[in-house]
Amino acid sequence: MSPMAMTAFVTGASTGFGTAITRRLAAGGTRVVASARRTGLLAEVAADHPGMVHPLELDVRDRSAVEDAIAALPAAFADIDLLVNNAGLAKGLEPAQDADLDDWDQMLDTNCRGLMYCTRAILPGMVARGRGHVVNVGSVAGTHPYPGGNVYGATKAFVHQFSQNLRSDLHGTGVRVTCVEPGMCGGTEFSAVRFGGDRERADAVYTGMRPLGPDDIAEAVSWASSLPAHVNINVIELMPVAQSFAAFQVHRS
Ligand code: NDP
Ligand code: 8X3
Repeated sequence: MSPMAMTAFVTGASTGFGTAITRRLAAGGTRVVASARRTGLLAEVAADHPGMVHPLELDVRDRSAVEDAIAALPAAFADIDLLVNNAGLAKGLEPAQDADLDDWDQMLDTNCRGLMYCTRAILPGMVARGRGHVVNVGSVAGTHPYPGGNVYGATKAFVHQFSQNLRSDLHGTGVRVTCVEPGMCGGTEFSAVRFGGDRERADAVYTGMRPLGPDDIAEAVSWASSLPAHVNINVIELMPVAQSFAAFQVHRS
């Protein structure tokens, strides 16, 4: 491990995009704090990258836990150059009038508040060192409305705009901000979580089409973060070729 190696902090590293991002960064020589709630899965990732991955049990919704965990990182992992705010979820696809308020709370608390807490805890160190990069994982759902997207899409619109506003606040500090906004991506737990563990319904989302995969997202994060320090990629929106836009709905009586 080089003493000049970069250090990253990845949230939601136990599955999906977060695991792929962690593995890709670690394989490329970046030390990674891999955080999530399921420590067993994090331990498996860490075991595959000896000395490069520090597993960290963390629920991003817990503000004081986020602050305490980041303040207590071991020295080799303490100076974070790259924060990847990836932890997040969609719960439910019901129309707003039928949706479960607990699901809405969980999405807001994770996708918005958790991302805020991690960013706020890690940014001062980046600013003090005059370098750093925050990569936030948004979604096409933050820009393109769809039936049942209600609060999930709204949380990702927050992620998009918060990212752009961060760029304004960080003007002149050398700290970069990128929002990565994927469309349909398989090979993760996203749809199983959305549908309350109904694997059959989750698998049906990707039947007969080729979605993006977690490695495509890891590639985008890796690319944006490996560009020269004077280059800031503001937004990356990516979709599978099999996904595109449809017309407005018109209700006729
Ligand atoms: P996964 O469900 O596979 O991964 C979600 C990750 O978030 C898990 O590692 C989970 O870990 C973690 N997580 C959830 N809640 C918390 C919490 N409270 N505290 C800490 N970690 C938490 O889905 P994806 O990899 O697909 O999703 C990753 C991100 O990408 C999400 O923000 C999602 O909204 C976004 N996205 C996904 C798309 C897709 O089609 N798959 C498309 C566009 C965006 P654990 O449960 O162990 O805590
Ligand atoms: C996940 C992509 O289209 O299922 O953010 O909302 S989508």
